[in-house]
Amino acid sequence: MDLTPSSFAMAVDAQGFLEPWTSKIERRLADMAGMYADADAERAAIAAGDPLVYEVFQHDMPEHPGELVVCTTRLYPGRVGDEYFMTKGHYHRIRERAEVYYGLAGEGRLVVAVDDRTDVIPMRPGTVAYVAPRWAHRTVNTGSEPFVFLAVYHGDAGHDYGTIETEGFPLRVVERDGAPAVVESR
Ligand code: PAN
Ligand code: ZN
Repeated sequence: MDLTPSSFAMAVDAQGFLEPWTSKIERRLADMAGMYADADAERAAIAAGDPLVYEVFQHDMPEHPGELVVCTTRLYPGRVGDEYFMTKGHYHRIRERAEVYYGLAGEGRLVVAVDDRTDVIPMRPGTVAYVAPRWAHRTVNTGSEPFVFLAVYHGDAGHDYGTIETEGFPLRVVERDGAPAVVESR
């Protein structure tokens, strides 16, 4: 592996389009089936056209701890029942790997959890949020526009989705009387 890669520049705009990107992930509701609390609303939304929930544009790097992956997420506005559109959420496969998020557009929440601790961090354009090593993290779009942010994490961090698929997140962000509210999952 070439451990002396080239230094270079990327460009990102307020809509989160990253140039150059090397991989793109699109997640529709069916790709994250079972994650929303209202199973009937989830099934109905998938049957009614399976909306695009979010896209990630990424500049992949070698899986080496000294490298940094840069990517952007465009999380679309919407709800499943009363629960706002969100990302799947994950731990890093190597737990001791932190991450930085930078808000570019729209508004949302960064929900983090580790052991019996949780936090909900509001994000808007200009917010720099630090995800500490070991914390599971998920973002939620609480606005009416795409919630867009840039993320930077270590090349070898990897993603553990399975633990969240099995255990879920302890908190959910839902609309109550027209405003975001945080509720316990179980
Ligand atoms: C982010 C996330 C991105 C999509 O780049 O991967 O927002 O969320 P999920 O990976 O949970 O589907 C990040 O935290 N990378 O490590
Ligand atoms: Zn991450």
